[in-house]
Amino acid sequence: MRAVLMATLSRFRGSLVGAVLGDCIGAIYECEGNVKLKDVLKTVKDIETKYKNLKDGKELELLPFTDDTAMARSVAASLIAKKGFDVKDMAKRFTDEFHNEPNRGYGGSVGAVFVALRNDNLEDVFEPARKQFDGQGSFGNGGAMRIAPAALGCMKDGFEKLKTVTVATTQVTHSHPQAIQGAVLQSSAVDLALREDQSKEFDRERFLDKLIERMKPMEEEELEKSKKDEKVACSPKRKAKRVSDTVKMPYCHKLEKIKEFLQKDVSVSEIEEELGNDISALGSVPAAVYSFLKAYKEIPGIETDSAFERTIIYAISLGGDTDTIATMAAAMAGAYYGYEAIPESWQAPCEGVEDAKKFAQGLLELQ
Ligand code: AR6
Ligand code: MG
Repeated sequence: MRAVLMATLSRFRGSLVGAVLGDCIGAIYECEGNVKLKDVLKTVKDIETKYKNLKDGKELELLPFTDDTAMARSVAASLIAKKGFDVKDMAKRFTDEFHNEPNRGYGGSVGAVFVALRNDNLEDVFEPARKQFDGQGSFGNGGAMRIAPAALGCMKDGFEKLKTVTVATTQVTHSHPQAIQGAVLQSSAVDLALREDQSKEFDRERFLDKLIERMKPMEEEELEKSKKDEKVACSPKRKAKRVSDTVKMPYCHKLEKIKEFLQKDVSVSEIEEELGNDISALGSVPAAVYSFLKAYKEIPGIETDSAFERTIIYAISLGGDTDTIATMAAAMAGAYYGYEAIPESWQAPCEGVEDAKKFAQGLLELQ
């Protein structure tokens, strides 16, 4: 029994510490445009060298976490303090955290939600997010980037509970269906990675099929809704939008695409085009899933035996929203490979690692 518990703790720690590292190291390259793999390799080499030099009394340069970790910490802290899900507490923690440290690199529009939440004193916690973008809601990846702790907290409860918690946690700031679905894809990927049997060869196609199985009903439901909307409002503008909307179930489509990509060599520009690497949920969560799955095997040009390290290096090398893609991919990788797979030298400069370990322990105690 104790061995099982220790193994689970290792995977919980792996996921949360991994997420912190992906964020802190990925943030070095955020929005830099094209990222060169050789530069990322040099960055991690430098981190390792600086760690070695610690023994000579040299100081480590701190790599600060960004909004991804700031918000993930609130998710974890709320689940632990409330011994489960309490949306008002979660919203209050997000709001307080933002006002306490607004310069953590938050998305351009989400700050308005926190200002409204504070002014309205949190009566209807979902209302400010619903009003964003003329009632469309934000489709940013801000819901997905922070959700890993929910997968840990809900591990004993199963997918339906995880989905409910993920959807409501996301809706505090993001009400667009793609932001919500992206968060469900992310929490599902972490949940499935935690449960994957490490002693067997990782069947990555089966992993993707399980994700598709979870995403399909959500996307079908959304499709039905949009068909109904189309019948009600037949303005030419709406019609034009629908005709150009060629991919009807975009997350399932991208997950199928990942299966194809895992079988061949694919260029970064092809990945950018087909999966995305931007700040939208649809344009980043699939890239994170792909990075995690691809790094299970060797990657030409990344000469390390550690699949965890490959995950972070590869995710950052895709460019674009590097901290968020790397944090999401590393949350999956850490959940799969466990804490022992994460090098000490990479942990040392990253802000928030010790707290992440405590949160992992607290979330384990909820099981
Ligand atoms: N219509 C048009 N533009 C949109 C829409 C929409 N419905 N939704 C989002 N945008 P935000 P996040 C654009 O502020 O998702 C940071 O680096 C718009 O330009 O909700 O919490 C984080 O670390 C808006 O300002 O932020 C994340 O990686 C932007 O998307 C990332 O930003 C971000 O949406 C997104 O964080
Ligand atoms: Mg980010």
